[in-house]
Amino acid sequence: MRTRRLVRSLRHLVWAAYGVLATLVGIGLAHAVAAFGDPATSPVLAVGSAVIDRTPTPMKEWAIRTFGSADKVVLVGSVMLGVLVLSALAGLLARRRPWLGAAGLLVLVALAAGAVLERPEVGALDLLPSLVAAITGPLTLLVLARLHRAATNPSIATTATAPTTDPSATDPSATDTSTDPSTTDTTSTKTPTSTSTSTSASRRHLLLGVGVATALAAVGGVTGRIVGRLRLRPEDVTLPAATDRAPTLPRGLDDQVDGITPFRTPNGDFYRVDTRLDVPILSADDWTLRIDGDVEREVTLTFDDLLEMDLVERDITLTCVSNSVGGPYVGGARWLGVRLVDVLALAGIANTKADQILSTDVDGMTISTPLEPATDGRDALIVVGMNGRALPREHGFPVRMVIPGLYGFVSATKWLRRLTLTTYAEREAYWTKRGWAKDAPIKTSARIDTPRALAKLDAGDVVVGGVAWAQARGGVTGVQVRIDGGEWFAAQLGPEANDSYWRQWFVRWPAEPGSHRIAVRALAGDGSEQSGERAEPYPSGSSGLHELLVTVG
Ligand SMILES: Nc1nc2c(c(=O)[nH]1)N[C@H]1C(S)=C(S)[C@@H](COP(=O)(O)O)O[C@H]1N2
Ligand SMILES: [Mo]
Repeated sequence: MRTRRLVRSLRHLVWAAYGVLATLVGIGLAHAVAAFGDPATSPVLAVGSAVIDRTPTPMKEWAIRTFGSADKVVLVGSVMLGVLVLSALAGLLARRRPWLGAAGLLVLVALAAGAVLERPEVGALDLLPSLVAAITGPLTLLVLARLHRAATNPSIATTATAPTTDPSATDPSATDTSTDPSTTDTTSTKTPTSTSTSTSASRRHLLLGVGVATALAAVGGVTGRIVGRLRLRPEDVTLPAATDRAPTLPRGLDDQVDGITPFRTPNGDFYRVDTRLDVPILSADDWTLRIDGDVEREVTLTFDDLLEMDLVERDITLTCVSNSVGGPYVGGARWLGVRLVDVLALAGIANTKADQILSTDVDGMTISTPLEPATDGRDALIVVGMNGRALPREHGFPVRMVIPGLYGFVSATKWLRRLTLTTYAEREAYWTKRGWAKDAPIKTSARIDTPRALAKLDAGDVVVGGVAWAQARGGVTGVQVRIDGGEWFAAQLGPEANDSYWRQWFVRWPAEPGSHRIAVRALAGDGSEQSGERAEPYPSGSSGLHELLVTVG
């Protein structure tokens, strides 16, 4: 009979749900425990990070292109989905053999623990969240299985055997058709009344069990979040004023050109690119920076040591190598920090044979910076402040690096913990291992912010505007616009802050009806011009002209 089959598969679904619920309890409680120590030891985050590390570069590129900054959400979502599907299978196993189901969940936790152990510098305590998951997940499944059996199989509640004509009754676990909470009570009339009271008590126990488990999972997850937020507050940090201040930022074209990128990017709007799933929760109090490797003496600095050094303030435009032509991964901010050369001088690098500075973040993630450009006199900074405040956690609190003219992946280490003077022959950083360029100067680029691609415009004067950058190449000294592949003509430039900062530009274009192509290019102060040659971000940054189509009606 079809309905019977349907009822049967519904019954299976309940067991699958037990598996999922058990896993959520384990994950939720583990997440909460992890939040008190190192949040990255949470099994979900550890597995997510391990998956990110193993994702081939082209696929990562594709994810960033397709999902933008939501790439992590999509990734964690897929990992979670996979885990929940496996948990559902464990739940189904538990229908006949609860222990087997519990063992299935244990295998999942073991995998997560493996991912935690893969992290650099692991301590025994890092396994605590996994241990919590290993105990609470399988235990929840066993308890739910027991309660389910008691609630659906009266013979467990009393010794009486329910008379039944159901042919599947030879299978002991199949007798649960009658009172399974997910199905209608079709055969209970056949159950002797003597057992029905204890059955309904057991049913209540089952419901209670499910309720408690759901609450545990939810409370665990929420606690994790709340504890994480309370532990560290960058807003509690007061930064001293710079001894070497940046000149007042000139008024940009923000008010003059509708839709143009603001001259300074507010912290909340600043692009974020990193390999992290979560934001590391660091405290400035116990933060230290170690400078080691091929130096005269190893040095360890505290946050206060850093603040006591000469602080400089600079407007610098940061750019991500993953930014495609016309893309959003670029931002301009006012950074406060100590000169990298001053910090290196404390350790002594006059006689070093190093050709790279290998920086390590709180999790052991590494970024390598070629020593030469980092120490050639440009404003390479160990940064503590962004736009007048402590660094936001997303952008590296308490300390990060920023170096003008080099893409972020070879210069802008967030959550910085260590600088090691070494050679490329000896050590390879995260992205170097993945084939990205070692020396990666930012390519001169111009972007059209307004009008948007495929916009429908009224004929007449149209303002075309955007930003251009040419860090460490003398800054932007000219921007040119071309309509329908015609002659290049000069755009009007916004003010210049310094040659490490981007510049806004605009032109007034007398637009005639029809569809038109607008292209832009930038000229740099060192006499070079933007390359029109198309290149993808991998391995050393995109190039090519930003050109878009609009319709004038
Ligand atoms: N620790 C750490 N630092 C990092 C990264 C990272 O993944 N981990 N990503 C780098 C990259 S690729 C860029 S472009 C910049 C981006 O900095 P933002 O997120 O503050 O804009 O940070 C760099 N610093
Ligand atoms: Mo980047």
